[in-house]
Amino acid sequence: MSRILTVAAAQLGPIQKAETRREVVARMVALMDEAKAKGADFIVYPELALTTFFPRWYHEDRAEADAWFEASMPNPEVQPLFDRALAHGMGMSFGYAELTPDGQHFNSSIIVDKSGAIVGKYRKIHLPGHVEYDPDRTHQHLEKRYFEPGDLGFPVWRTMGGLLGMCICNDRRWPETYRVMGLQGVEMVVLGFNTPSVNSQKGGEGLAQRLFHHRLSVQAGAYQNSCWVVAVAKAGDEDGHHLMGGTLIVNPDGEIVAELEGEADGIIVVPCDLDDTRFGKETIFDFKRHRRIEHYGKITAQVGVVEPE
Ligand code: CDV
Repeated sequence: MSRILTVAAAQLGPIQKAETRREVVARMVALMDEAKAKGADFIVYPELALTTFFPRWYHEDRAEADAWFEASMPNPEVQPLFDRALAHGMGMSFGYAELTPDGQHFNSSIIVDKSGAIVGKYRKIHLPGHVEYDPDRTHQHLEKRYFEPGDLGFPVWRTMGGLLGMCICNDRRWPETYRVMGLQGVEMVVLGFNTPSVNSQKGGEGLAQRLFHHRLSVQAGAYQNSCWVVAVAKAGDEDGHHLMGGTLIVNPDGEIVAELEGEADGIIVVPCDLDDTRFGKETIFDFKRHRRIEHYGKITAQVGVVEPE
C-alpha cells in the first residue's frame, strides 16, 4: 500500500524591509513553477512568507506595525500565487501576519487544497520573544508585542489524501505541539520558520548549535508521533540580521530524507508515502495501547516548574 503526497519544501532567501509583497509573491510563484516541474502536489513556504521578519523592528506605536499584516486572505497582492497554484492543481501552505476584522493580530499559516480552497488555518501558539524594547539583546524579537497567542489549538485536517497539521517556528521545539496533533492521527506536519542564527541572549550560541536544536526538535517530533515533518526556512541576511537555513523533510522514523543547502530561494521535493506512518502508529507509538494519561496531569494542570520541597 502506498499513498504518495509529493511535497516541495520551498525556502525563501532573505526579504529586505524595502521589498514589496508583489516582489516576494513573484519569487514564490517561480518556486512553485519549479516544484510543479519536479512533480510536486503540495508546496510549503516559510513563516511570515510575504515580508521581512518584521518582529525584529520596534514600533513604539503598535498600530504602525499593521502595515506588515494582511487584513484578508487571499488579497490582490497574493492572488497571483493562488491563481498559479490552481492552474498547476497544487496545494500550498504559507505563513503570514493576520489582522482579523475585529482587530486581532496573529502569526498565522494556512493550507490551501488543490481546488484553491483554504481548508485549514493555524495561529501560532508558542510566541517567543518579548513585549517591550530590550536594550540588553543583540537584536529584538518582538513577537509577543505584535501577536496574540493563537486561539485555534492544533487542528488536523483531512485533505489531499492525508491527515495534515501545521505549526509555526518556535512551536516546533515543544513536544506538546506534535503530540496534540499525533492524538488526531496526524500524518504530516508542515511548518515554516525564521530563526536568527545567533541567540540574542547568549552570544556563544551560534549557527551550528541553532541548527542542531532545530533538527533535534523536528526529528523527535516526527519519530515520537510517527509522522512526516516538513520544515521550511526563511534564510539569509535581512537588513544586516542573519537567519539560518536548514529547510528539511523528516520521515516518520525521524530521519532527515532531504535538506536544502544554502540560504537562497530553493526547493527540495520528496515523494512522501503517508502509509509509512502506519507502522510506528500501530506499534511502539500505538497511543491507545501504551499511553498512561493518569500520570500526565501536570502537563495541562501546570505551566511553570514546581520543584519538590
Ligand atoms: N520565529 C521564531 O519563532 N523564532 C524562534 C527564535 C526566536 C528562537 C525559533 O524558535 O526559531
